[in-house]
Amino acid sequence: MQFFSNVKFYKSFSNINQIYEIKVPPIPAIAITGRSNSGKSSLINALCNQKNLALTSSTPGKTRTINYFYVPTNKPYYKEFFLVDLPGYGFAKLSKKENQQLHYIIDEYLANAPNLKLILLIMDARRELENEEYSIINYCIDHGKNLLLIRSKWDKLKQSEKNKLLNEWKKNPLISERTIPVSSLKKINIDTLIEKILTFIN
Ligand SMILES: Nc1nc2c(ncn2[C@@H]2O[C@H](COP(=O)(O)OP(=O)(O)OP(=O)(O)O)[C@@H](O)[C@H]2O)c(=O)[nH]1
Ligand SMILES: [Mg+2]
Repeated sequence: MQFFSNVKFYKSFSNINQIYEIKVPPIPAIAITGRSNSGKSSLINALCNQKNLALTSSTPGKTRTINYFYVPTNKPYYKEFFLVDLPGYGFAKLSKKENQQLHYIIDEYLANAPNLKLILLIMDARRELENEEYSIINYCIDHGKNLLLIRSKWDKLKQSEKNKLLNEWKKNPLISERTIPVSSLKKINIDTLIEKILTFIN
């Protein structure tokens, strides 16, 4: 399995109520969350082998809505499901109030989204984790939500930096068993991530 094929944009939602109102089909959803500019939309494009399926930008704060992408069944590999691009949090140019609103949308989605099978938390591998990341990780572990920690932009690191991180992760099984370093640009570990996602859908 190389990538998810024939994926199409489904709908955008401003909040979780709209998802319930329009009665989205009850198929599994895989949510992608993370800081603004961490590479969420690029990852969706890489997973689906498309250039502009999810809008990417060098200007952070591009994705402000909950964007559903429909992945049709690909027999015998997987059944249909949704990939969900969540708004990026922590964009400095948004006001405190706007950032709080985004956190509210994201938290509510992670807590109450229908058929949510897996959460992918995307974090630039070059950045230290901040409070927002720890709070999502703790929330997921405390509430038994399936979580993968995706360290993005792996192509940007020197080998010595990669080794350092790999060694750090090994010290904490809660982190290491969930972590996958990826590069959407250089297609590093995209196939590994796809195989992993499928174990939560099938
Ligand atoms: N080198 C490199 N750059 C990447 C990679 N993934 C994303 N980027 C770049 O990082 C920037 C942000 O990527 P996006 O995919 O738009 O990030 P996002 O998380 O969707 O951002 P928001 O929608 O603002 O929350 C873009 O300039 C991408 O080209 C990667 O694997 N390697
Ligand atoms: Mg985006």
